[in-house]
Amino acid sequence: MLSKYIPLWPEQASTVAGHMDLLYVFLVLNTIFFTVLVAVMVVAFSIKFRKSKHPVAVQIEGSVPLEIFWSAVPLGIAMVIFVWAAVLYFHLMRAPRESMEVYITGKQWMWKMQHPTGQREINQLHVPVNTNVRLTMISQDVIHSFFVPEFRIKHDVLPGRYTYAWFNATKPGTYHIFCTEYCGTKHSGMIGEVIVMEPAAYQLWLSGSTGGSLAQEGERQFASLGCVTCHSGQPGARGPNLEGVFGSNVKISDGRSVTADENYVRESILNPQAKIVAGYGPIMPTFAGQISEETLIQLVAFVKSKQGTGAKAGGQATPGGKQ
Ligand SMILES: [Cu+2]
Repeated sequence: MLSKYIPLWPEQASTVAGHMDLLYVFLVLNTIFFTVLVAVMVVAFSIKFRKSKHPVAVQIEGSVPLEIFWSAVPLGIAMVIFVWAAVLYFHLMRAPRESMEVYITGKQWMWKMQHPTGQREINQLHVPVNTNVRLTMISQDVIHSFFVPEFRIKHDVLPGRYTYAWFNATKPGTYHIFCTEYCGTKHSGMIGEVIVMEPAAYQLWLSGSTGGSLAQEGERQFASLGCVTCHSGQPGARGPNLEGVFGSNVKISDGRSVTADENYVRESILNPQAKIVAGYGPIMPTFAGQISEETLIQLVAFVKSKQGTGAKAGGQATPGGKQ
């Protein structure tokens, strides 16, 4: 709304955009206020205390009330900025529990999107309006960064580790995706668009695709890579049963316990010796270099689909949070 009158900002098209802009305006107004205040005082005091009127300087030995005043006021303002920004940051970092999932792989120089329902896109992301969308992102080469100005979200996309972002688009339309981490020759061409659709149009788009879901694709990979031989779920199997693992606490052989989230599953596939489940031997071979990030996402989605009720990693939601 603000950008309609002051065209300094891109359109506000997500639930957090207004909050981000308000904080930004507060910072800018603060800066303007103090810049003007100091400038005016420099000029005014130069005139008021000019040498022709005050040939002999008067020594001032300090003032405790004044010092307290100019320490406490900036501290107060800084704390307001800190608390406000921290609340907003936590809101941005934690996706609501009820979120639609999308997996994004960044590579030189494109964005590959995978939907749990099986659709795949390149440099395009179709989502329904007024829906929480949680992005699980990874790079298959260098560091990229996923940025949609109209949504006011930006997050680094790293090789070797999943990172997350989320948004809730408030207006149907097409919004620009930028890569905002210089990633090589065609960095500036690493762009795309988020297409926000009305629910009916989105359903139509969904129904236009064929093939199985992401988890089904993962299950196919699980069988063809031979994982199922050891992770059969049968008593006495050589690998742990994956049923209900996702989102749970896993006891590992060195006595620690870890939460089985996306990054844990990915690590266990690529570097199985890193965290061996207690009671099992270090017999699993690594799959590093053999399967792509997209296949890894499918396998993660498959393991995730076998989770028990309730637990859902990354869903440390902020119900009723700052909206
Ligand atoms: Cu990039």
